[in-house]
Amino acid sequence: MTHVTVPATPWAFEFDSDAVALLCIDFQRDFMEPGGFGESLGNDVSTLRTAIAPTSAVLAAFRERGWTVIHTREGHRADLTDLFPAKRDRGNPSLRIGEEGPMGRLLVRGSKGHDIIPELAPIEGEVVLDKPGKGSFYATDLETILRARGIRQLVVTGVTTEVCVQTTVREANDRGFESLILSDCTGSYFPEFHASALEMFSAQGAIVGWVGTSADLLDSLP
Ligand code: C5J
Repeated sequence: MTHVTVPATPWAFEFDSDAVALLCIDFQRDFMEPGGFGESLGNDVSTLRTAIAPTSAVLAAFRERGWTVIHTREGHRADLTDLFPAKRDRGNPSLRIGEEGPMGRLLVRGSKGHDIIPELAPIEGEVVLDKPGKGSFYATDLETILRARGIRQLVVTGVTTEVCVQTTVREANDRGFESLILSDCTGSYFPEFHASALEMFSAQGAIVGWVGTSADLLDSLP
């Protein structure tokens, strides 16, 4: 077991290696690549790509040490029985969830768009968690998996900062988990939302969590 202290805002984030998990949230083609769900909503998906290289470095560091890695994917059953009309009908997208796009059916499990991008693809032994909502705890067994492994702290990467990352870290916080959100390993289609979500996490004495960088984390590792 290794004890690690990472410089962070509002103060250092400390964790034990046997009680920490790296969470990689929704690095899916549907959010990160042209032709997916993110683009169907009118977003420039290239804005998220800055998170790939730093996340890849953190992922490699966790893998080298044999520490827990968990990937999540937002998506739905092929028959869409787990898709609320309230989610399906929201906005004015060019294509809706479940409709056929250039990468298969949008946000449907098993389609190419639902896959995690090759740069950050899971490897054997890593948990891959499918979720129908924005939060990673809602309607999933994430809490059970974390508690079964004795995990108390999360290093959080993923997209998008103010949607699935924010929902997940708030859910984690209310369940007693502590999160270090890596600013350069998260991303948004809206730079201002990215910045303000990060500020909200660490404000008021880490009311939701801690914010740090991949460089500070990697420099802190033995
Ligand atoms: C969105 C997500 N933005 N993974 N999902 O709809 O943040």
